[in-house]
Amino acid sequence: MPNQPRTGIRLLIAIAIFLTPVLASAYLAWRECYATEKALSLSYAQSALRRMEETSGQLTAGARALALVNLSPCSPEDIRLMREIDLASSAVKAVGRVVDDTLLCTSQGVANPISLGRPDLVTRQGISIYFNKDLGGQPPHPLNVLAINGFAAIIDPSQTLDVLTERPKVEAAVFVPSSTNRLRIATVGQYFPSNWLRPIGKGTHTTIQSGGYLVSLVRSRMWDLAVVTATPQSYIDRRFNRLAVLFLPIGILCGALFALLVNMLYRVQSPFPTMLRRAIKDGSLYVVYQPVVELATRRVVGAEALVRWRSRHADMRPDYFIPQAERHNMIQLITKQVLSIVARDLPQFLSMDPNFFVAVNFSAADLCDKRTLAAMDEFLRVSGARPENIEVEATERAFLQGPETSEVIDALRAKGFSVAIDDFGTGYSSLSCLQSLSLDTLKIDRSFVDTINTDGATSQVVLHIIDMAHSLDLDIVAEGVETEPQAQYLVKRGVQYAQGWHFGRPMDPGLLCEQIRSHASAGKESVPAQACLRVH
Ligand code: G
Ligand code: G
Ligand code: MN
Repeated sequence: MPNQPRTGIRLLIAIAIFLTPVLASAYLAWRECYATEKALSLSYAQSALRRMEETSGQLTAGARALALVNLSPCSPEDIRLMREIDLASSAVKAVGRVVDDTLLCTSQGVANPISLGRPDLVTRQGISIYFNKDLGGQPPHPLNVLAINGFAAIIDPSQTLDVLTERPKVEAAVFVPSSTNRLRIATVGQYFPSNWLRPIGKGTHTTIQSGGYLVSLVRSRMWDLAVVTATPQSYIDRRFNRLAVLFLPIGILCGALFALLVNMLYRVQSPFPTMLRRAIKDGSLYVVYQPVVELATRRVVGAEALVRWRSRHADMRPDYFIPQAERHNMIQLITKQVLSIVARDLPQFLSMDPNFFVAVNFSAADLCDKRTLAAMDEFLRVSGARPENIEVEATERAFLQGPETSEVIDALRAKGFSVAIDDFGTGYSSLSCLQSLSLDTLKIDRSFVDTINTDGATSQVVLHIIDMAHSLDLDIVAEGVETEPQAQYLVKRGVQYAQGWHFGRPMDPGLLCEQIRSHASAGKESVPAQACLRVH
């Protein structure tokens, strides 16, 4: 079964075509989410850094302002000035005086001096940093003290990174890049591997993926500060899931439409052999019958089987598909199909008229192939017909193929089938060639019948053809008879049979059966009681 793998491959292709937009939309959605989270992660790091830079700026500006006036530390004037500095410094909790690692007073007033111990870190700019100091606030809260030239800024590490409070799972740290162990000024989050604190260039930023996190680093250009934020993968996933609800149905819709479109294109544009095989398989080929009448009595004595191809929109012309099938060496498939349809239709014609015949068009390929003989035996077996009930029609061209053709034609005639030359006069054989052919019937092409009773230059040719056929003792069928004068002319010249619109157009088998029946009942024959079957 050559169709099986083809169907499998088509299914695979259809699935691939369907999945492509679905996966592409999923991929685009995921990239969109990744880019958004990356931008967010970086912007959080940048705003935290900006806040730290502000604090450092305010610290050094405050220290400079105090140094200029040279007041005695913790004097009322000194404290008043510090309060002004404090009010102007948005990022600090308070400012104060630190001498010899001891906080002497703050902008909020003089209290007991608080020993800060050794600074945890001294930055490149000379800022001493004391981490997590309890400065007696209520409730107790660890604060960081940044001091330079006796002036200190007190900051709340938990507020340094409060830009992140709306994203609770994001981890972050502010750290001092120059310090040997990259000391953190503030940290948010439990999981915080030290390899996130990477050295990067001053004033630069970067984002990396590490341990299921999207890690963004920014380092200050001016200050010895850097901020790292780490967004867990789950944030990207959550965003993706939200977006997928929107993206995926569109992707699935596009995929389905796309697959449908490609399938339609494939059906419209698939190669001829594929189309023909499919047409045979799904029963798109059918047969109509054009009556052949006996001119003297106008009785329907036979019919020519003409194949038709019912396509989705309109019938396809045999003038197109017969030559195509011949070119693709597939015409024998059509003949086989026509024979099997005729074998199905013929019994009911024969039940009305046992001497009825059906003419079937054979092509050159059929007549070169000895298997045609076996096919005809099979035809007789299936249909229960006699060889006289079938006429084999072939064009001049098919007759002149070579010795194999003659062998098959002779064998067919020996079996009792009659053989007709079709479209006679349109081919390249001369009239004299006719006598060398093994034949029973000659079908005069309708182009000659058209010239009957006209003054056309070829109007005499039909007479020569008729004379020639008579002298060779051939039966004659005139094709394309459209008018009564043509019929009269032909009957006068001794033409026995005719076919054409004047007697009947190609028709369904049911209708043909009715015609045979009505002719039979008009004669003496006993007509079976059963009605004709409507096949189509
Ligand atoms: O009636 P219609 O227009 O279909 O005929 C067009 C042409 O197709 C004719 O030349 C006729 O001989 C050819 N044709 C019709 N049916 C068959 C067939 O079953 N086999 C072959 N080989 N030719 C056919
Ligand atoms: O097999 P053949 O080439 O003879 O095919 C007959 C063709 O002629 C078919 O296409 C059929 O529909 C067409 N035909 C049959 N009778 C007439 C007729 O009276 N006039 C015209 N113009 N065409 C006809
Ligand atoms: Mn024909």
